[in-house]
Amino acid sequence: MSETNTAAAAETAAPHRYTAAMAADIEARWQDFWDAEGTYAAPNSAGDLAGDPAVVARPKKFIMDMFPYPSGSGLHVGHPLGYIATDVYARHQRMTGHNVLHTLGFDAFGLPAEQHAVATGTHPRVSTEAAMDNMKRQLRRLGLGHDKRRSIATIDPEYYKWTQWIFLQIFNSWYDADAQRARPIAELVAAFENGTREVPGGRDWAALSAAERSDVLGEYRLAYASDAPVNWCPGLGTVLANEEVTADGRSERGNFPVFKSKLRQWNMRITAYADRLLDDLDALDWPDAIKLQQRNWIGRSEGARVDFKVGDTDAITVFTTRQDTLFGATYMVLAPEHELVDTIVPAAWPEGTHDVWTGGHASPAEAVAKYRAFAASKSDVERQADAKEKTGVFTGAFAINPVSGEKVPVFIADYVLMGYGTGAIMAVPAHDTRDFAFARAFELPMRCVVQPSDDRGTDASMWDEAFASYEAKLVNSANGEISVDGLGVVEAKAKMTDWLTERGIGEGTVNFRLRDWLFSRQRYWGEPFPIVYDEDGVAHPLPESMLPLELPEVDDYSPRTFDADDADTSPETPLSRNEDWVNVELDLGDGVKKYRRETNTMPNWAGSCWYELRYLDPHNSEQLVDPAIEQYWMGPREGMPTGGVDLYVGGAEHAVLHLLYARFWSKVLFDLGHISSAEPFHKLYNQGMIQAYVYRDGRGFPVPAAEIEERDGKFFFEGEPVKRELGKMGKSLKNAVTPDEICAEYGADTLRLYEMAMGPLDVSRPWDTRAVVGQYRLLQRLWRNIVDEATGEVTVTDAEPDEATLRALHKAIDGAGGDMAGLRFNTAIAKITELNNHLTKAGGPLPRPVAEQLVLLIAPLAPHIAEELWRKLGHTDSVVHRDFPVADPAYVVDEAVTCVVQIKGKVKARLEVPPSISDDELEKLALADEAVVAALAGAGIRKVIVRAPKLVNIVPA
Ligand code: ANZ
Repeated sequence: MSETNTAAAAETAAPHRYTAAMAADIEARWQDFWDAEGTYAAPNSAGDLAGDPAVVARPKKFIMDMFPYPSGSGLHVGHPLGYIATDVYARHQRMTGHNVLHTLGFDAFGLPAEQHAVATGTHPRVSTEAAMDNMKRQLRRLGLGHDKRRSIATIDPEYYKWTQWIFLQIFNSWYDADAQRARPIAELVAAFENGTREVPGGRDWAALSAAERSDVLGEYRLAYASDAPVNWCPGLGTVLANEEVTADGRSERGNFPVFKSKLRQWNMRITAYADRLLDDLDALDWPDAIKLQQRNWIGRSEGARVDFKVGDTDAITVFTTRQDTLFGATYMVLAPEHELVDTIVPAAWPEGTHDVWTGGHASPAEAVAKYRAFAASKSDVERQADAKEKTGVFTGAFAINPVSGEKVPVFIADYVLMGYGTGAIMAVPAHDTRDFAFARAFELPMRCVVQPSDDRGTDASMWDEAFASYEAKLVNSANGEISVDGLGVVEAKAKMTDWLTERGIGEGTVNFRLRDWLFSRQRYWGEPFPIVYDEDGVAHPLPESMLPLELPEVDDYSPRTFDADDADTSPETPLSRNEDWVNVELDLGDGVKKYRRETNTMPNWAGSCWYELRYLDPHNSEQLVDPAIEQYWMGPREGMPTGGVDLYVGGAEHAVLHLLYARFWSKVLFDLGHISSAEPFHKLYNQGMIQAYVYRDGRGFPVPAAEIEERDGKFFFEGEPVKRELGKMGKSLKNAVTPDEICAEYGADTLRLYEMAMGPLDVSRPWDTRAVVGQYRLLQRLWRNIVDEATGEVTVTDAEPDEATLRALHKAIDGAGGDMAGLRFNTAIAKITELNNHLTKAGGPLPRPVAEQLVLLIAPLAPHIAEELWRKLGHTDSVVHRDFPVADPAYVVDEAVTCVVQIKGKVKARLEVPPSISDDELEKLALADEAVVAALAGAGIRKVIVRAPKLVNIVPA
């Protein structure tokens, strides 16, 4: 008999067995029911909140996933891992008395849809919406309990209206460093007008032209346009954020060369928030690794700026974190691009210049020009790499070390970067590894100013490497005015900073690695900027009443791309070709005038910087979010002083950018009084990845994983042996498994259980389709424990459960409940499985309360089958809002064991004790036992031998 025949036979024998077909039927019915009933709708408005005190009285839980990009290829089984996890968690939280908000939107602007549009001519909206519909269908099939009324897509004009509105808020504010917060730009203008704040350069505000005022304010605005060096990628036709450029200076997407080029671009002054972005990390419940990555990205360094005089008028300002070692600075280095280089270079090499310093060039100007060209060909990362060989060239100029008074030569070298600190350093070769290597190569003097802790002596020229310890004391560091000799590094730094500050030649400073965020993209499929330029080129914000500014229809979606290697090109945006849209006549309050629209669009990150807020109040046409609603779901409360979403789950690949940008926008909105939460996401959790086996043929090409045959541990495709490795899941590796396939074969509840049972949520795990059936069998046994497979009737009895069953039940409730609250779904499933196995083994009909608790217990994990069984058990409501079972502690403690207490080998008492009791506890119990006390009759004790939990033997004195 063939396999299908066996299955068919079994089905005739057991027409009410839980099968894939039955699962499909049950699941579709309950999904329709939930939609029709609005089962997952959380109170939606202030009115709702006020109107239902029972709901408001419950603690709230806002549970979120990182929302997906609607990819044209749909979901594979790896994508919903996090969505299922938050769904199980949200369901458990609902059943344990919380008012839960859980929904999912789409991050739908982005390059793939635009590239698809370029290739096919289909409008990106059309392909994006089709992809969203497909993904919504796939997600619905999984039975996720989302409040669908709250779903948003970043491409909806009603959504991006508010993205544009936030841009205007940021544009219209400045950072008041004294108050440590953003304030409306109008307050700055007022201060300039009434003279309470000096206009930079001491100018008269009233006398400035509109364009001049706009320039002044541009120096303060939190969103500003500047001619900044940007990463221009001719091959893509767009500029890229630093984060979008790979370590070897190519575009993350497409792998094209990227060049530094100056362009007028919008930026976000995220650097103003560097300190707060760092400090507030402490209040967040995030994985340490992610916090560390954010800290490193922000890169706070405490140090000093020190001026070194060059000639009579110029000075080179350096940033150093080791101002204590100033006496040891024997040369200086400028970044090749540093603007002082041109000023200080003399016409000819000074008398007696070392040959190794000149690089063989006839003049300093020639040497500098040649070296600059060489350095420009390398990326920052290459330049920072700790290459053994240090390159550079002497500028011909000398500076004066302000403490030693020595003339020190000034070099340019590519190990000093223009974008960090001041782009100039004082080099202390004895105590800095890179300076040491450079000094060796260029035969520069070294002076030891920190006493080595080993026996190498203080003649640095004899050393093999720099002595870089922070622990030792300063030496050789005194002149007539200051001495730091004998001080430790920390004290010496402080003393040196004070001395420099008093003399006006330096000051303590904090430097950050963080740079402002480049916010313009030369793309079509993004949010248009709500900005127009007047005929003088002055930028004006559109009034709120003109929002949303919708994307125009265009014929050509592509930015103009160029020869990927041609650095002498500049971007031409798709919107700029649309003259009708670009050139407008508007009345911005001073009569109708001609304007040109900004033709860049916002970067892909914009829409995801604030979407959590819109989930709260998605249809509010008057406000971004009603403050009362925001306060209720996200406001600060005990244990979360900065407020935020209660749980945010997503991949660790978003450790820095998305999370940092979203934190920044929250802080601006918070400062301006629009929201009460200074942080968007209170608790962050990174789920692992679902990996998959990739099979490669002899040439190394992936072959379809679904068609692999396994024989004796070897793998074959069309008869040919292939190699197996573990990799990502995806179309290109021909190993994608879709949730649709698994749902069709087993049902959504089985898929949910399998994904949750695969291992701890934060660990990556390989997908194994053959193992899915294990969870299917669990559900079949569960069904069979409650429903007669032949008749479809419920089989429960009114008999009392026995002691062993009660113990198994309450242990499972206790364990699985705690596991679900702690996101340990794999162990929760193990405990439920154990209970179910116990019940199967015990045989006979289940007592009704046991059946009911079992159903409620599994409801967060397998909601469809739970609803169906609940209904069969005679209930008319949904399990979703039922209370999760509560364990009876009496049945949770382990069963007692009997401990025998002997005195001189004779049994005097028997104690019932928990099996996990410790020796100490057991000894105390035994000695306190009445019978034992009586038997000892006051005699002293010589020795007690304890063998927990079964034996105590007392030897009296
Ligand atoms: C003198 C010195 C002596 C330094 C010493 C270090 C050790 P972090 O901690 O990463 O902030 N530096 C400053 N600006 C630089 C630039 N634009 N490119 C390359 N290097 C730069 O690093 C600060 C240190 O890095 C500074 O302190 C400076 O070298 C160098 F024993 O100054 B130090």
